[in-house]
Amino acid sequence: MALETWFWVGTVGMIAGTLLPLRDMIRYPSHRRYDLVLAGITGLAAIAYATMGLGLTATTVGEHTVYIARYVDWLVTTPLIVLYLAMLAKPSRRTYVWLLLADVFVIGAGIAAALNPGSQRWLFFAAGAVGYVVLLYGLLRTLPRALGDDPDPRVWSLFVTLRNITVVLWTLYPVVWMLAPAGVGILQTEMYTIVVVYLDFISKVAFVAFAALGADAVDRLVTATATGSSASMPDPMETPAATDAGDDD
Ligand code: RET
Repeated sequence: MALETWFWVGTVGMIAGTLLPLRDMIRYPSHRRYDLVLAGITGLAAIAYATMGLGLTATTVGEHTVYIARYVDWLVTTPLIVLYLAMLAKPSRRTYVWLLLADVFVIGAGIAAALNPGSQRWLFFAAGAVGYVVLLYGLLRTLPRALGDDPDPRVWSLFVTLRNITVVLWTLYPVVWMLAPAGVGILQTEMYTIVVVYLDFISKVAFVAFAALGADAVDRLVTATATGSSASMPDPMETPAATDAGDDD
């Protein structure tokens, strides 16, 4: 299949992924902020994929082709994924800032590495990898702590599901990048493109789909905020046992 066809497969997948948050935006007006972030993750990726499908932004670096649209997509949408995770954990403003900066730094370093044909590209790659370790620390330690000792079980389980999808899939990106033509060149452009379409699809569409399935958790979060109570306060009408009913089977 031609490279462009894979970009169109990506475009269709990302458009499909955007329908869920758009539907929820109408269904749950109180969550609009959350659904807007989700729609941005897949919606902006759909635009980037269509751009690549049209053959735009392809640049030759050394002997290989770099699609700038892919990196612009990552630069905008990976912070949206981090933002969504943070909006579930509600950390301090400072934490929002450093998490988002770490993310932008990782992708920025990746862009510098991709556009650099010389061996100094590995320095940029290494800098990005360090930034990524900082980001992982934020996702694995800082955000769970921000959720507190006694978080609402639904919010906690949604956070952990989405965070784990993110940590596992994102970690594959630097590995695949190293194998790609921009790295050591074991993967050809075609294979690299296919692998990244799959990775992007799961890390975005699966993320958005699981987030949409967790609409009840977001409901608790916005209700708790609106009433000024903590997200960890149990609903007086529900016992904790009733809260968990049906989750385990
Ligand atoms: C680069 C190279 C520099 C080192 C590291 C990288 C990590 C990239 C990641 C990308 C995630 C992209 C996603 C896209 C979704 O559609 C830039 C390859 C660490 C984590 C989630």
